[in-house]
Amino acid sequence: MFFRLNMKLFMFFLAWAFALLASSLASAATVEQIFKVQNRTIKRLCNERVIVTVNGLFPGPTINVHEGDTVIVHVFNEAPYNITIHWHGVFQLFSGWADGPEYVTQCPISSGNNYTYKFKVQNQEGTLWWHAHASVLRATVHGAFIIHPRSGQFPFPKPYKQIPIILGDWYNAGVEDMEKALAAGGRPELSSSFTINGLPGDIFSCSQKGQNSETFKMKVKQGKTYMLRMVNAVLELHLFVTLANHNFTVVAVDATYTDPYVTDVIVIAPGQTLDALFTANQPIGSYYMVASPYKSGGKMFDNITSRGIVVYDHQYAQYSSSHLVMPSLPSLNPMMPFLPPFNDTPTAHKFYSNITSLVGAPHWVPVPLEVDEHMFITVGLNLQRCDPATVTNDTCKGPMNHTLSPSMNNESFVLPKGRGYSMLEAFFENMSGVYTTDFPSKPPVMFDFTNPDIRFDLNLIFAPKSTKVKKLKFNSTVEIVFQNTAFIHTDNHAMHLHGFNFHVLAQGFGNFDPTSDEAKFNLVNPQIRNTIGVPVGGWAVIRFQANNPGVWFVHCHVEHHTHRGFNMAFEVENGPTLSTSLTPPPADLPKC
Ligand SMILES: *[C@@H]1O[C@H](CO)[C@@H](O)[C@H](O)[C@H]1NC(C)=O
Ligand SMILES: *[C@@H]1O[C@H](CO)[C@@H](O)[C@H](O)[C@H]1NC(C)=O
Ligand SMILES: *[C@@H]1O[C@H](CO)[C@@H](O)[C@H](O)[C@H]1NC(C)=O
Ligand SMILES: *[C@@H]1O[C@H](CO)[C@@H](O)[C@H](O)[C@H]1NC(C)=O
Ligand SMILES: *[C@@H]1O[C@H](CO)[C@@H](O)[C@H](O)[C@H]1NC(C)=O
Ligand SMILES: *[C@@H]1O[C@H](CO)[C@@H](O)[C@H](O)[C@H]1NC(C)=O
Ligand SMILES: *[C@@H]1O[C@H](CO)[C@@H](O)[C@H](O)[C@H]1NC(C)=O
Ligand SMILES: *[C@@H]1O[C@H](CO)[C@@H](O)[C@H](O)[C@H]1NC(C)=O
Ligand SMILES: *[C@@H]1O[C@H](CO)[C@@H](O)[C@H](O)[C@H]1NC(C)=O
Ligand SMILES: *[C@@H]1O[C@H](CO)[C@@H](O)[C@H](O)[C@H]1NC(C)=O
Ligand SMILES: *[C@@H]1O[C@H](CO)[C@@H](O)[C@H](O)[C@H]1NC(C)=O
Ligand SMILES: [Cu+2]
Repeated sequence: MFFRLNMKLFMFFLAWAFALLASSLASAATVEQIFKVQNRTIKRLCNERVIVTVNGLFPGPTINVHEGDTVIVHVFNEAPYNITIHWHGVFQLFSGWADGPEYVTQCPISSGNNYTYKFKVQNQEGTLWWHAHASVLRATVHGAFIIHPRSGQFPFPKPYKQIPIILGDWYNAGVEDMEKALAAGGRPELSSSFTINGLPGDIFSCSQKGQNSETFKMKVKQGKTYMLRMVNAVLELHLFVTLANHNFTVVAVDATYTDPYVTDVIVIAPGQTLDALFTANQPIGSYYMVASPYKSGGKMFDNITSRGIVVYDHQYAQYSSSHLVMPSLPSLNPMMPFLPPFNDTPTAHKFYSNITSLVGAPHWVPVPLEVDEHMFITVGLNLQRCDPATVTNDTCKGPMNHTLSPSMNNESFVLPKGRGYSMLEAFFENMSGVYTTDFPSKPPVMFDFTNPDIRFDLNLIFAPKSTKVKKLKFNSTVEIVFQNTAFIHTDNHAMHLHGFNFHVLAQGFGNFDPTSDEAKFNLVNPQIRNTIGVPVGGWAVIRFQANNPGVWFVHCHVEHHTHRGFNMAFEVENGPTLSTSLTPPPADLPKC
């Protein structure tokens, strides 16, 4: 008895001493910022436009934190629209109130009001991002969210410099026009250009060579290695990224370390992030970095490219030579890289499927081997029926004179707008009438999912509207087969899970076949992500542990798809203790 007490006391002091030591080594800080959401007039491609920005910046400010830090962001909405901010990829452990999707975890911050997002960044490091999660405002309201390692060490030699590369797009049509287009059952205007850190590049008539003010430029020193912290903030498209005469080494995706992967082309889905190294090992000169679209299905797409320039600083030439020709102004004749064709699915698939996670890297987690919930979810485009008498209705101008209405397991999700509370409030208060918990774990009917003959099968194509979630026990392990369907047209859908990372066990084309495809599961070093591009006309299998109570949105990150119902949500129950339960809502949580 006496011994046990002493032992306990001893353990207590040991724990206390360790805590003291740890805090003196690297004390977790509080990073506090102010986000003023406001109108700002910006000119690109000869068009002056009022856009919504954070602190007047496009793209918005980069947030830099260290793993373990507490983040406090005071958001003041000075714009004329409802807004929320989502911290894309941040786990929000027990802090679901700060996740951000409108009507899911909070009611929006209406014009003139404010809300403070407060959360701790734990068990993850790398490049993530933040963006508006209300209407289409994320088009201009987004920025990088960088979690630096607390130890200061990467699992690779420290690069000379780290540069955020935010890939976005510029719409000559305004945000309001985009909303109207979406409300009318279509998709937003095609974007007028992609942008690299807000700049379209020099291929447009309004931003030609010479007037380089609209071109992103990066000065490098020969021999040095740079880390690009890349974010695909584009609304609709996957991108190929290439750099003339240079290879990239991918070292992380979605803020999880990967085995170093050498490639001459990066492929990045909407919503995804990626860290890539490149070494300035080429002759002094300048080289284009190009973002071009990857579009696997459908007809209309933004057939444009955007480019920035990597310029070698000739003052730092390392390789002298007697016949060295002094380079003329290097930016005058940059070299152009190759561009994969827009529909180059083999290149995209090779990249997306070859990446593996770096076993044992900081915050790496092994694949959970016991599965509690098996789900099979069809994902794709569907229709909402319009009465022939109302084809003049603006919303009936989608395919076949109906309304585009994508679905998951034939349920097309409707945000519970107008029901008075967000889903997370309903969860916390145990309140009915906001959503139901009957999201199906398998498709209601079986059919030949990827057979092109079903494209306009009117017996199958109409998906009902609902607000359904799947309820999960705390800490249960969930496996999902995402199966694309061929309705309307096949596409690569970028499925994003809030609140968790997941392991990607396998991906393939056609219909998932449990017998042969389960044999292909990588249970050793699969990539770990928060957003997966499900191969066009194919499937992907993911697994995650539901260790975070709350309501977690799952959706396609293609903007007009999520806007029209390409969503579902998980309701994860509280754990057995107070410390494994969702905290009460903050006092300033916006009301509907
Ligand atoms: C912001 O811009 C929109 C669109 O141009 C305009 O309707 C609105 O009046 C502006 N609001 C403020 C506060 O400047
Ligand atoms: C934030 O909004 C609250 C009302 O929700 C208001 O009382 C407060 O003054 C606002 N804070 C600032 C600094 O504007
Ligand atoms: C890029 O990598 C490939 C394959 O590893 C290699 O063949 C090629 O020479 C590399 N190119 C450059 C410019 O380093
Ligand atoms: C895309 O644009 C390029 C150059 O403007 C053109 O050559 C190509 O045919 C276009 N592709 C499609 C599919 O529209
Ligand atoms: C890489 O991709 C190619 C083409 O898709 C595939 O044949 C190969 O098996 C992949 N390798 C790995 C290690 O995933
Ligand atoms: C147009 O259709 C939508 C959905 O199908 C419906 O909610 C709306 O009431 C219709 N509007 C008119 C004017 O018929
Ligand atoms: C759609 O409606 C228009 C008339 O508004 C008609 O001309 C057209 O044939 C219809 N298309 C389909 C596929 O039903
Ligand atoms: C939640 O509400 C349901 C029915 O409204 C009730 O059966 C259940 O006991 C409630 N749970 C809690 C934890 O209050
Ligand atoms: C979806 O549900 C609707 C309405 O119940 C039904 O007509 C349709 O056949 C279903 N489609 C699929 C693919 O399950
Ligand atoms: C969740 O389950 C794992 C085993 O699958 C276990 O190691 C972990 O401690 C559990 N977490 C909590 C908070 O219960
Ligand atoms: C803004 O949010 C409020 C709820 O806070 C909602 O009633 C209103 O309809 C929203 N406005 C728009 C334009 O969505
Ligand atoms: Cu999609």
